Amino acid sequence: MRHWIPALMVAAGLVVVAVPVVSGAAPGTCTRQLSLQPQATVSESGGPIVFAVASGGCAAAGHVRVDVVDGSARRPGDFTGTGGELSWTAGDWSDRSVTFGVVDDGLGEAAMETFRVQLVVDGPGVAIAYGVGEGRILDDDSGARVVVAQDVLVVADRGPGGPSAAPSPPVNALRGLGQDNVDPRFRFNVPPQSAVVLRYSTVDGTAVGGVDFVPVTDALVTVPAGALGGELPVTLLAHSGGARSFSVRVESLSPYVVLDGEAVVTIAGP
Ligand SMILES: [Ca+2]
Ligand SMILES: [Ca+2]
Repeated sequence: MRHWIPALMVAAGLVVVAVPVVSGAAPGTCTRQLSLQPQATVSESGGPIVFAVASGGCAAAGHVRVDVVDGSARRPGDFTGTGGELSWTAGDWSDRSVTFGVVDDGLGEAAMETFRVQLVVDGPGVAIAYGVGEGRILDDDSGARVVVAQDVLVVADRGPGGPSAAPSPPVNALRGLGQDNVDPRFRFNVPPQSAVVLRYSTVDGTAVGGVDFVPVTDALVTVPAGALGGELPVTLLAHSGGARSFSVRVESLSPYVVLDGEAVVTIAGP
């Protein structure tokens, strides 16, 4: 179970406004805050695409609509799924996920095709902290080799005990939404036939190296043969700065072409 500082996303996760913490309020007297994983990326042969939906703030009863909008990735040719509705009963702190099927069509297409997922409030008890996600499908039929970095939203893990847990968790309780940890990930469209080396660095934003995270310059990650992606390890530092963000930039990788080399890491708080 997870907990984070409620925040309002203004534009594509790049500008955020922090609002006060809602903590410890009884169900029915407060608003459940929901956050959607900002990007989910798979190779066409590596589906499905799964978006995590984190629940925090308080455990009010409520439901939320999940809207899906075709983009360059369209249904039914490229992906499947209708979104629908997610619901919680009072006292339920658990997270949810939304899954979309990916069509492995065997057709050469644009290197990356995308669609949009959005959480929409349609009843009481629920508010959206971060509500827009991008599904990204990497074509694997054209013979090109591409790599993309994936944005991460970092929320604080409430830990066992729900609303009674400490409101300021240790930094090691921070988690990247949709990830096993806070590390942003990269994805290949096709796996390497032999090990390849990737180089990456951090770039300051409203979150600053040395204050919010340990800066990284030209770190190397070796990816084994057969892997469809990996992690770009970054250590977050314990610091209360409200909502803030920085980037992890993939700077070179051969023989892969960097299609999207920037992973924006948004820290929701504290
Ligand atoms: Ca396709
Ligand atoms: Ca294809």
